[in-house]
Amino acid sequence: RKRINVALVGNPNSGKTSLFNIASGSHEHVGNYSGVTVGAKLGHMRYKGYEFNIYDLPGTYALSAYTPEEVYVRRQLFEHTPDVVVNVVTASNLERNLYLTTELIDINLRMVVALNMYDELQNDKAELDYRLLGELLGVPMVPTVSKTGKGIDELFDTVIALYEDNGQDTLSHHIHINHGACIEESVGRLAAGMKKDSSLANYHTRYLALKMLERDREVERLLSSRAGYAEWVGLRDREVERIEKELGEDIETAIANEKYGFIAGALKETYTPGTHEKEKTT
Ligand code: GDP
Ligand code: MG
Ligand code: K
Repeated sequence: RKRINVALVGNPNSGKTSLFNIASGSHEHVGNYSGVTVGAKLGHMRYKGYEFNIYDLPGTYALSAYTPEEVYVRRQLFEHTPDVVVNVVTASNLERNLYLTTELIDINLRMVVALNMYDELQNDKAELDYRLLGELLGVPMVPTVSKTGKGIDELFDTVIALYEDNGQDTLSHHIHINHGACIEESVGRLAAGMKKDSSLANYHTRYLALKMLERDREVERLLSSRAGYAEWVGLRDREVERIEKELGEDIETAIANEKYGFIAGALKETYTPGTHEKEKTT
C-alpha cells in the first residue's frame, strides 16, 4: 500500500479542518477559535488503494517568518516535505487567499488548490474559469465544499495523480510568479551565486534569492554557514537599494505588490464577480 503525505495549507477559516475531518473521519473542532498551541493534527484516510497521512496545519496568510504559525508551516514544508500540498483557499475571497498560493508557488512543491466554499461562490452567482486560472498559475484547481464533502474525491484523485506524476509534471507546470523586471534581475543575480554552491543543490535557489531580498531571517540562518554568505549579503544589500530607489517603495511592499498585481491580472481573465460584490461596488 502506497502512503502519501498530504499537508493542508491555507488562510485561517478557509475550511482546512472541515476538509481534514471529512477526509479522515476525525472530529476536530471547526470554526472560529484562537489561542490554541501551534501544531499540526494528523489524520488518516484510505482511498483507491492508497494510505494518506493528512496534516491539518495552522492557518496562515503568508509564508514570511513573522508569526509562530508562519514559521511552523514553513518548517513543516521544508523539513518534512509533504508529497503533495493541498492549498485550501476560500473561493469567494480569491484575491486575498491567492497571496499565500503565490508564496507556495515560489517554494515549488507539488501542489493542488482546493477551491473551497465553492457553494458560496455559486450562491453568489459569481463565475470562475478555474481551469484557466489553474493554467495561469501552473497549479491544478478543484472546487470543493468541505462541509458536505463535495469535490473531495476529485481533490484526492488529483493528489494521487500529482504523486504518481513523478517528474513528468503534466498536471502542473512550475511557473514562476513574475515579480517584474526590476526585482527579477536581482533574483537572477542572487540565485546565480547560490547555484554554484553544491550544498544548496536540494533547495530551490530562486526561492532562497527571493527570501534573501526580503531579509528573511530563517533563510539567512540557513545560508549563514555557507562560504558565499558574506558575498550574497553584500550583493543583496546593493540590489535592495537599487530596487527601492527604482520602484520608490520598500522591498517587501514591492514584492507583495508584484504578487497582488499578478493575482489581479489572473482574476481579471478568469473571474466575474457575483451579485454580492456587484452590490458593493455600485
Ligand atoms: P479552518 O480555520 O481553515 O480550519 O476552517 P474551518 O474548517 O474551521 O471552517 C471555518 C468555517 O467555514 C466553519 O464555520 C465551517 O463550517 C465553514 N466551512 C468550511 N468549509 C465550507 C464550505 O465548503 N462551504 C461553506 N459554506 N462553509 C464552509
Ligand atoms: Mg482549523
Ligand atoms: K478556524
